[in-house]
Amino acid sequence: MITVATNAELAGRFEEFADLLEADDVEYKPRAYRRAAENIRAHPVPIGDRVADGDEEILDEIDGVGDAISAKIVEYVETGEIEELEELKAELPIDIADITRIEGVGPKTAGKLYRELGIETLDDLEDAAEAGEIQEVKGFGPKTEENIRDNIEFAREVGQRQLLGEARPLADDVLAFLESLDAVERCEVAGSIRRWRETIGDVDVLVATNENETVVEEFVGWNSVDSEIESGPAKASVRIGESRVDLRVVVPSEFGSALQYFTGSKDHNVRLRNYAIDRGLKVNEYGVFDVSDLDEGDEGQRVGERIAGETEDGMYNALGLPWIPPELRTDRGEITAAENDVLPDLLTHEDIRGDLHSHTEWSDGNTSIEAMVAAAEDRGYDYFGIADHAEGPGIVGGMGLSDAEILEQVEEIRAVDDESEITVFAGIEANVDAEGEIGLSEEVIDALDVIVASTHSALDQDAERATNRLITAVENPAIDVLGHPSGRMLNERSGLDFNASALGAAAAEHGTALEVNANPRRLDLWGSAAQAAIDEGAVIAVNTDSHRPSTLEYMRWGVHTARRGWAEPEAVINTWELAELQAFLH
Ligand code: DGT
Ligand code: CA
Ligand code: CA
Ligand code: ZN
Repeated sequence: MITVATNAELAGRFEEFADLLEADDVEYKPRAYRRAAENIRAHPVPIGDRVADGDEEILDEIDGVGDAISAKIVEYVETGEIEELEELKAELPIDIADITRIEGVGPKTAGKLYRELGIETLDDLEDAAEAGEIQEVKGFGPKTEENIRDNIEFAREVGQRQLLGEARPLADDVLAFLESLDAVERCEVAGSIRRWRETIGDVDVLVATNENETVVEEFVGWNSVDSEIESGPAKASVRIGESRVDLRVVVPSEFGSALQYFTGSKDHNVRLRNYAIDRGLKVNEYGVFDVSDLDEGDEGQRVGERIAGETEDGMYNALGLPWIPPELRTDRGEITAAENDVLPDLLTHEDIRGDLHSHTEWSDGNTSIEAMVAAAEDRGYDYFGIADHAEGPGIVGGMGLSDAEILEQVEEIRAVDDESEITVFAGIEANVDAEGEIGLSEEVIDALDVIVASTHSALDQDAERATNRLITAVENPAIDVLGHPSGRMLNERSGLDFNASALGAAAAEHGTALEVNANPRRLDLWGSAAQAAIDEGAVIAVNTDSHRPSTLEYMRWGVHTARRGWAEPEAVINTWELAELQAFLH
């Protein structure tokens, strides 16, 4: 059985290809492959499915995919391999994705380390760094070697985890499949994916049924499953694409307790269990049990009087608590808040009225101002901000806008705004330099409605410098939104370390919003940092940072990340009505 490659998988092949070519010192081609990969990844239609169905014309509409790349996509869909890539892999047997996960080690460096020291794997790299061999290679020094040693553990950990933005759509497919089965009474995702954690170890799904074996059988036999890892009467683990999916099957009367248990987090569950014990109750995956009258020696999982377990709501209620949204189940005070009935009234997707950070072909976006605004209109937004890159530190030469170009673009944005049903903000994404300054003229600042300022350089500062730098930025009255504050790229670089409480306090004092960047590779701020900032009175802007119309959908990841930060709608400026927002931006 051939399973069709997902867009993420296809993109991954071309990224690997690009990395290996670059390691081989080939010019130009890597850039083309990377561009193709990016467009494939972002494409709204499952390209592999279409090609497998014989619709190769779909390939014509993907930017950056010409005949040569199209042929490789078809080859991959048909055979599961790209021969040229396989040959290259034989020539350069480097675990390139693993090795380049180390900050500061790009494909070129990986190629050099292979040629000089025969390094193929993370283990080889670690051994060489420990033995002091790397600093002996020309062009490397003790600092690079130290950096590699410091980052290797991080690289190992992240290697195992998938992005939420890749795993969740798969989980949605799994749920849709399970819901279609007659034997399934209820199903739900559990684990980190239900908590909307930004990276996912494996996808957990839970089914309620009285026909467990039938469900397991049908699941394992689903044509999207690539391989079975293990299966038993009430559970199965399979591989689908790059994900591992764990199915657990329970009887309907235990669905609520199992869902509570398998949603985790482990820390939340431990705290909840102790909370229950203090009240003479026992919580486990089979229910809530009153064990106050138990005789000594009564042991087992289902002893005592069962007082809850069919629904998850009932589980929490049996402990005297309101239901706790999964995003909050991280043991950061949610059980105490529930006990005191002060759980936040969390932001929802429906609360969002607009998006304040997007790009167009004026910088590195793929389309026009009009097309982006039209997409925002389609989503029913009230307002929308264009914020292309200004030139400055960390921005590739020629890609960012000069002051003169910004003024020219403002005029065009005004013209589009005049024609549009929604309010279009003229914005810019300025660059926060190493000291926290942005280099825009007064004239430009006055002409713009919204200034997002982000770090794109000097991301290796220590926490103290980074905190001061970001505080300097939020103190700047010109800046409305601090964009993706840490600059992290999930699975790629850790970004700035900073004190989120101190930053939040400064942002609150100076009326600057902090961004929850909804791009699934960023999710920056993340839950704990957003929570710390909001606690200090800071407000948040949930923005997609879209570079094309289709990724306005990223708002979904941003909303759930803000929920992990305990954000209520009032704390999120892009839930506000236009007039209120304009007053804030002014
Ligand atoms: P992941 O898969 O690494 O992204 O994270 P989770 O949270 O999905 O973890 P996973 O898949 O190992 O287990 C799913 C849930 O099951 C977890 O969130 C809580 C629960 N669980 C698993 N093992 C234990 C355990 O030993 N103790 C407790 N209290 N809960 C557990
Ligand atoms: Ca999991
Ligand atoms: Ca699991
Ligand atoms: Zn941006």
